[in-house]
Amino acid sequence: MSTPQRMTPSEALVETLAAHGVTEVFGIVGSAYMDALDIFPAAGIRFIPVAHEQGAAHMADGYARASGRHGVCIAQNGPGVTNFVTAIAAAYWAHSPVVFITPETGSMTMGLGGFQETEQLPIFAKITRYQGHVSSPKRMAEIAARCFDRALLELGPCQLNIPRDHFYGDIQATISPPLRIGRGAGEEAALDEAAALLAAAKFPVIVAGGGVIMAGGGAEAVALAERLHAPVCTSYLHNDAFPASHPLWCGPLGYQGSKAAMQLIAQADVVLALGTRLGPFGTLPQYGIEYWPAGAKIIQVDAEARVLGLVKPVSVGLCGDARAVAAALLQRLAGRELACAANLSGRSARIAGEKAAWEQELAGWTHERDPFSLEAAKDSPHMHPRQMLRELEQAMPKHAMVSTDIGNICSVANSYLRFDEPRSMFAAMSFGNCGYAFPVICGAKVARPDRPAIAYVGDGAWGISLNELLTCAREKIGVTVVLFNNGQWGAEKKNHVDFYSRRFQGVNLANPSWAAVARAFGCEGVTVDRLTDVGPALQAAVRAQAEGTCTVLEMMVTQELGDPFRRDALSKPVRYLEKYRDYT
Ligand SMILES: Cc1ncc(C[n+]2csc(CCOP(=O)(O)OP(=O)(O)O)c2C)c(N)n1
Ligand SMILES: [Mg+2]
Repeated sequence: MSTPQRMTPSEALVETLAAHGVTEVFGIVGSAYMDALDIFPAAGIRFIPVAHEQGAAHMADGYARASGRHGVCIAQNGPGVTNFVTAIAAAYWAHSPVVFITPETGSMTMGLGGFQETEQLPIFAKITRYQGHVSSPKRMAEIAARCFDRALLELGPCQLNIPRDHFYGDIQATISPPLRIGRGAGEEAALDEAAALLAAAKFPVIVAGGGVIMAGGGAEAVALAERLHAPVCTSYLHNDAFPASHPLWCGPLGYQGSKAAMQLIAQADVVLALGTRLGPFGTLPQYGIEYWPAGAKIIQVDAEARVLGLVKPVSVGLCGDARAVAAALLQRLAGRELACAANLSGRSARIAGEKAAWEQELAGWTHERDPFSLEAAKDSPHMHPRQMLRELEQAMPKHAMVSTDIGNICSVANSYLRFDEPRSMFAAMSFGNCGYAFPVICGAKVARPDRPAIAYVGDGAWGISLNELLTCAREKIGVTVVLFNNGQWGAEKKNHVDFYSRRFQGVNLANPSWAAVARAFGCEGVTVDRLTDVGPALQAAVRAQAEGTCTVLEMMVTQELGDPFRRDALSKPVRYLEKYRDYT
C-alpha cells in the first residue's frame, strides 16, 4: 500500500504485522490492545495465548531462532510487560529478531500513578536493539515497521511501545513494504589481508559461530573448510553451525565441549572465526586444556563491528555477513597456492586421530568419577546422566530441533548434541536463565511443525517453566520435554561440593511425580528409569508430536555431577569474623 489510506491505528498496526509476514503472535490477552487483537483473525494472524508472559517472549525467541523470521509477542501494560524482561534479555544475547509489543498506560494519565503504570522504555533500554515509541497515533505504521525492519537488520529484540489510547483514532497511514538491507562481505582490503593469512597458514582452523547460521552460510562454510582442508570447531552452544557428519567437523569449543576441537585449535597458526563474537565463556580453558592459541593470527568475522577484537585480540577484523565473507574468501583463494596443502595428509591424520580419541574417551566416560559423584551414584537405582544422554543421542530423530536449559546435565549434554542442519540447537546462550528451554521449543515447534521438537530441562528449571504445559495442552503444541530428575539444583550444588565443603543450602529438591503432573495438565507423562527404555520412549514421544501431543519424559538419574560452570568465577571462601570461622 504505497499511498496513504484512511484507517484506525489498530488497523495500521495489524496491517503492518501482515506486511511483515507475521502469522503468529504469543501473549496473554489484555484490554490495552484488545482493539487490535480483535482483528488479528481477519489479517490471518493466530494469537497463541500462553500461561505467563515470560513464556510468550521465550516462544517468540524460539520461533525466530527456528525460522529466521520475526518472533512476535504482546502483553498487557505494566505487569504483563514487566513479565517479558527475562525472556527479552535472553533473546538479546541469542540475537533473535523478536518484536515485542508493549502497550503502555494511556498518554493522558501517564505520570499520575494510575493502574498498571510503569515506565516501560528504561526497563528494556539495555536489552533491545531499538525501542520504538508511538508518540502519536498517526505514527503507528511508521514506528511499527521500523521495529520489524531493525529487528532483522540488527538481529535482536525491538520494542514497540504504544500508549493504550493510541490504538484508537482516525488516521491516514501508509503501509510500507519491509526494508531489507544486505550486509555484504565487508572491506576489500581486509578480505585481501584475510585471504593472504589463510593462504600462508600451515594449520588453519575455522570456528563456525551463530553468524553462519543466521546468514544461511552453511554451504559456504563447508566449501571454505574443504578448500583449506581445515578442521572446524563450532562456537559455544552453536553446535548446529557446521554439519556433524562432515569429516572436518570437530565439535564444540567451550564448557563441556569437544576435546578434539580444543586439541586441534590449540595447534592453529591461523584461526578464522566465522560469525562469532568469541564470547568469553566459550573460550575459557576446559578439562584443564588451555586451548586458545594465543600466538595464532586471528581473523574475526562478525556482522556487528563492535564485537570485533573485543574478547580476543585479532589480526584482521571483518565486519560483514558470514556467508558473503566466506564466499568472498573462497573467491580470493581460488587457484591460489596454499601453504597448508604441503601437510595435507599430516593434518588429515591429526584431525581423524583427535576425533577418534575423543570419541573413545566419551564412549568410556559412562559416569563421573570425582568422590562426590561416586558416592552419590553408589547405591542409586537410577541412570547415570552421561549414559542416558548417549542413549538420547543415538535415538535422536533426523531433523530434530533441541533446546537446552541451564543446568549440570544440560551442560554435559553439549558433548552429545550433534546436528547436520542449521537452526537445530536452541541453548539458553549467555544470558543463562533457568527456565529457557521449554517455552523456546514451544515457539520453535509453532514455527516449524514439520520438525521434531525436544527440550532438555533440569528438574529445578522445570519448576520455573512448567506452566506452559497448559499452553501445549490448550493449543496442541506437540513437543517433547526430556526432564532430568536428579532431585537437585545440581549445577549450583556442584559449587557447594567444590568450594563450600558440601554445606548444602537450597539445592535439594523434593519432587512430585513429574510424569503425573504432566498428565494432570492434559499432556502425556512417562517415567523412564532404565537405559534400554530411553531411546524407545523418545521415539514414541516424537511420534506423538504429530497429533499435537506434548510428552514429558521424566528421566530418573543419579545425583552425580559433571564439571562446574564457573570454576573461573569462584574461589574458596575466606572469613575474618569469629562467628563465621567454620564456614571455610
Ligand atoms: C533464572 C535462574 N535462576 C537461577 C540460576 C542459577 N542456576 C544456574 S544452574 C542452576 C541449577 C539448575 O538445576 P536443574 O535445572 O535441576 O539442573 P541440574 O543442574 O540439576 O542438571 C541454577 C539454580 C539461573 N541460571 N537462572
Ligand atoms: Mg536437577
